[in-house]
Amino acid sequence: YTMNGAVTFEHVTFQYPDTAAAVLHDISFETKPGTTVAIMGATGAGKTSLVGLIPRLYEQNAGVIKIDGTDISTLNTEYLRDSIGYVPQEIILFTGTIRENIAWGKEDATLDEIIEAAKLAQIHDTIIQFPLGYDTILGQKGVNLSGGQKQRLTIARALVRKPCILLLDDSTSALDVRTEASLLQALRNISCTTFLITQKISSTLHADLILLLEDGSLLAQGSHEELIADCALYQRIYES
Ligand code: TTP
Ligand code: MG
Repeated sequence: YTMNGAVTFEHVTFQYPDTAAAVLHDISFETKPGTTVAIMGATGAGKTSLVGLIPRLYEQNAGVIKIDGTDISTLNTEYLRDSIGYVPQEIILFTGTIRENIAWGKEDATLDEIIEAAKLAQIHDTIIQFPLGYDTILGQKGVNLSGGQKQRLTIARALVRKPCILLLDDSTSALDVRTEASLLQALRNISCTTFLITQKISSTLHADLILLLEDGSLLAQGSHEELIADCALYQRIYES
């Protein structure tokens, strides 16, 4: 079966094996398939740790994580990681063509699939402006991309695998508001549940659900309107 991408956390607590204290405490929330979830919180709040639990990069110490109602600890990890696209906080590009960089990890991707992923990631128009297009070489002897272009290229790399769930760890920080909005709309159009770690209010405005983390706890959750009405910290972030 293919995933719909409804993710549920039920009282999830997590601690890294080598640390003394839990970095996530009693986290509960529920997403609907194909929606956008923004995760906000100060540095060290636990945002990267939270999304890492979804493809089971780590196991929680307590609580249950479900996808489409199924406890993920009962799912095959290969299947899970095939269905979940993960764009890590640290961007990794290598010397090689744009095409090779997007297909990294899915070397059998066709050019059509690569172009489709690049269009969704809002980077196709930039790529075709280079004289060599998708055969443009990146790296020291080739073209150097801007921060935002690199981010979109790594998003395209995740999308070429056609994930049902996409985890973007600060991957839109260098994008302008319009490009980011186009990206999020494109992901909605393909019904890809998107977790977007962000520090920008512009990214949370259109999210269906905002999770606000503070020191590993879920301080507040809801829509922008709900958090503006109820959450003093969110109001402060919004006004700053
Ligand atoms: P993160 O989950 O990395 O916090 P963050 O993603 O919200 O922070 P940033 O905005 O800077 O990216 O870390 C939460 C806590 O977990 C923090 O105290 C560091 C700790 N930690 C580890 O002990 N081992 C790890 O591998 C990671 C990623 C974090
Ligand atoms: Mg992080």
